[in-house]
Amino acid sequence: MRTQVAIIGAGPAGLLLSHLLAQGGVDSVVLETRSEEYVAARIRAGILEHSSVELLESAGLGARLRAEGDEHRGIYLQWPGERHHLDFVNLTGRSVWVYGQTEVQKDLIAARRAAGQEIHYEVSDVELHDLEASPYVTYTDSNGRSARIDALAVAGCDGSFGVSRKAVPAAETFERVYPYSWFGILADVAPSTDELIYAWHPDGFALHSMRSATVSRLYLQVPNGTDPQFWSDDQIWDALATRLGHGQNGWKLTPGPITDKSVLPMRSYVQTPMRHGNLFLAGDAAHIVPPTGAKGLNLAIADVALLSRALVARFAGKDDRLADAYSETAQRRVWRCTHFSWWMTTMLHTSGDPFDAQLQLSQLRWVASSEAGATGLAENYAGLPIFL
Ligand code: RFL
Ligand code: PHB
Repeated sequence: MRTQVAIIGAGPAGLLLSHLLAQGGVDSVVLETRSEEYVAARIRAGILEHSSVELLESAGLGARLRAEGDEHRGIYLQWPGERHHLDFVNLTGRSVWVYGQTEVQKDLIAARRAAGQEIHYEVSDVELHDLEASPYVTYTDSNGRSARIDALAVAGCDGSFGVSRKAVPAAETFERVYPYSWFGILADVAPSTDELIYAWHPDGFALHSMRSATVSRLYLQVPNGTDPQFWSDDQIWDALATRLGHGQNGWKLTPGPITDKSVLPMRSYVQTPMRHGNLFLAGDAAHIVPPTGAKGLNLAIADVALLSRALVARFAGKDDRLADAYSETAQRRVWRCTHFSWWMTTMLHTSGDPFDAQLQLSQLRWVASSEAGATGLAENYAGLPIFL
């Protein structure tokens, strides 16, 4: 098999890249270890920032998002006794959209299928070869047969556990592991809030998010290593009610049937450079952010917006300048989002240290009461332009 770009991974980064490349006249083949059903059903991020929505829309992927997604003007920040709304539209002119990654993934799969994109699911033994000269990828297909793809470039979009990240020799890595995790639930109940609530509480952080008018998504800070089965549904709702301020100023949290429980560890990780010869990394393959800033999916989208432009210029326009600048250009945004996600995380999660708690509350009061503080958060949350 021969193609211009071999894309490893059919998550949002890989599928959106194949879509944007096709629109620029560059062909690709996508390899994915999981099944299509598994990839389409994974529950992950929920927030699209302004520029991600613009990009999806300009790529012809915005119809269902606009019809079924929910535009939010901002978020609530709260701590015991106080809840403040930050209005991103007033502060920065930009909104965010609640539209689950699961839905983005389904839209991408549908669009790529309609375009006849070659996607090989349930492959194994993926290996990358000769990346500095004539790249090729070998793998075992879903029928157990050995296969090979020769390409002009390889795009590593295979997430944090893939093979691409490890194929960059002498990469520099930066990492921060946090001493807590997120316990996430999905519940068949109308959200108790119109916009997301990020809550600081002495028992730990809590977040009230949502997926639709009838499905809520909520999170609790828990110690690392927590087994979700040790929490009964009643314990989960009680902890959420306490941390989210049920009963304060008449606000009520309505519980409902829990349909999914999972624990998500928190990590910041950046690997640089995002390129080795003809291999280019994008999305979680190159960086991980803790979910507090809602940046993981948006960063993956921003990476492939840059990478598709660079590869189209390289293969359709015979111009290497954008490809040569890719890693450095992408890293500017990666580090901005890495800082913002770390800042939101450390401002909102309790560490057990009373000094930290006072600093966090002081910071929260400042962000909620100062236009400069609120604008800083809003600019980062609602998102910077894709091409910084
Ligand atoms: P993905 O979505 O992980 O997709 C990578 C794809 O590559 C496949 N793969 C391989 N394919 C071929 N060969 C190999 N050797 C392969 N190894 C792996 C995988 O099966 C997968 O399909 O990365 P991508 O496209 O870069 O997209 C990034 C986003 O998915 C990610 O940043 C966010 O989902 C992060 N994230 C969350 N972000 C939030 O903002 N809020 C959340 O609530 C949130 N929840 C999550 C998350 C990430 C999670 N992961 C990765 C463990 C929950 C989870 C469980
Ligand atoms: C989600 O809805 O899953 C979500 C929303 C905001 C975050 C993280 C996750 O910061």
